[in-house]
Amino acid sequence: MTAQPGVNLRVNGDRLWDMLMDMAKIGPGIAGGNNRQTLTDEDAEGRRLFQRWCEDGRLTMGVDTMGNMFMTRAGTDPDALPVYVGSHLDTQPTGGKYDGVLGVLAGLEVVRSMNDLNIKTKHPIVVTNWTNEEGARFAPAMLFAGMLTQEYAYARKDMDGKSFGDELKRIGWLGDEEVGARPMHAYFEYHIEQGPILEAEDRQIGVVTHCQGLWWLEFTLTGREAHTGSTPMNLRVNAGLAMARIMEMVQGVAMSEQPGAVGGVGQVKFSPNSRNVLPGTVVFTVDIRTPSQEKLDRMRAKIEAEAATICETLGVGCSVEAVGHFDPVTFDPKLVASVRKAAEDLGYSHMDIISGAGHDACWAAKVAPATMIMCPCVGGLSHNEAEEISKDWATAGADVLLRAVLETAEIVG
Ligand code: HGY
Ligand code: MN
Ligand code: MN
Repeated sequence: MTAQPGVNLRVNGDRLWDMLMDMAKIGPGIAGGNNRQTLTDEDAEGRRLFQRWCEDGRLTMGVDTMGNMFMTRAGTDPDALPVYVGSHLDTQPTGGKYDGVLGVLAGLEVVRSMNDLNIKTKHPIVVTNWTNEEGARFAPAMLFAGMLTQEYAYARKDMDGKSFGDELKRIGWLGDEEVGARPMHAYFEYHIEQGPILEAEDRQIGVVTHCQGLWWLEFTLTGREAHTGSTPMNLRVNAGLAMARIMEMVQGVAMSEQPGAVGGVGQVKFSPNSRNVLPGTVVFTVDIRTPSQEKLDRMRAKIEAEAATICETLGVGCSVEAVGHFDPVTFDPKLVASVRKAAEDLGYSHMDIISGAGHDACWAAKVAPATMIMCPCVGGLSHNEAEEISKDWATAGADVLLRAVLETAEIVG
């Protein structure tokens, strides 16, 4: 059976859902979600399952020196650049079953549906799993992109002092391809919204036009370790107090830049982290984001200046390193239009949306035309084991992905 564009172009939603549930069994969390952090044994197991499914679908694998996986379905024109479609299989420590995973497995489902429908395309299709999208274990997030030196990336350490490079070798996923050596015709990423808008507006599809920019500012505050009982208040050099005041200040800066700005802290490390010792060192990362370049730069400047003043007042040492950044992203208008048209042709409700979370597509957009598709998630919840979507939502977005990818890859015959 050959496909007639627009007639029977839909994925097999049951097969996609079964793949999601099978992948979710690898690196289970403790509350129904997943803990499949990058470069762990669980990540390696998930990669092997993905590889097996792809090879069953007659895809050929390439892996680069950051462990990024590229699963290729040949096109009819060997000189045509591939259309890439993917996301990430790594999860947060208390992550959900769908963040990233949906985009990788829906990309595979697109290819499996093309196989079922005996569709040929001019451009090859490459389904991709990007390493370390989350940045939970090794900062920064989305380390795959080749935007940093490999030496820097390999030297990044997790909280237990293990390095990215050693862990990549240990799990057996150090490839031989050069990072960033694959030119792309286009890049699509399908992802859960991770926010409340689509569900609240009762829309099945998010047509993602932009992604907000972000800074991750890692502060290292230096106080003086001292007894929490016998040290008088006026003799304390309290790095913990300085951190608390900085966190409060970050909240104020983000609120002063409404609408459309966020700021907060997700990770803190006290040393020696003993309940009756004032911390000698406090390390924490401030995460600020907004779609406005002007606001993003202003927020960073304000936070760094006010943090220095807070620390000076308390006699606490203060250093800051930007460990993650990308400017606000505008996705490719032509690809955005193909997503919107696919949703319309399929009769799915849709709306334009700006991505609140960062994605691999934000880096791909620097080197190729890129865009995203989103589906709702229950209560807008993500980066939480209770993250949930419906099979219908998952399938609708994958149908849109199939049509947008085929329009871009050009059906032949
Ligand atoms: O931080 C992010 O937005 C992404 O989930 N890594
Ligand atoms: Mn993600
Ligand atoms: Mn995430």
